[in-house]
Amino acid sequence: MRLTKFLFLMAPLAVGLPLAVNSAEISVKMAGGQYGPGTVTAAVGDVLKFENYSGDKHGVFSPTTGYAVDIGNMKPGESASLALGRNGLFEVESVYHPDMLLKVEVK
Ligand SMILES: [Cu+2]
Repeated sequence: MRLTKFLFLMAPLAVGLPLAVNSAEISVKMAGGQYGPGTVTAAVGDVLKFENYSGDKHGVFSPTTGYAVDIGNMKPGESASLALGRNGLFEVESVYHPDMLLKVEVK
C-alpha cells in the first residue's frame, strides 16, 4: 500500500495558511543515498513532494533550529508532501544517513 503523508510547515504565528492558488509542487527524489536535487529554492505556498525511489527507508527530518519538520520513516516507494507555509532557510536530513542533505530556501 502506498502511503502519502501531508505536513504543513507552519508560520510562527499562524493566522491561516496563505497558500497560493498557483503553488508549485517540487519533486525531491531519494535515490543513491542522496536527495535530488540537493538544493531547492521555493516560494511560500509551494509543496515539497518527497519520493523514495531507493531500496532503503529514510527518516526525514530537519535539524535546523525552529523548524519542526519530522516526516518520519519513509519506506521504499512511499511519498510524502510538505507544504511550505513560511519563508526561511532550513536543511533536511535522514536519520539513518547523516550525509543525506537537502537545503531548502523559501522566499
Ligand atoms: Cu536515509
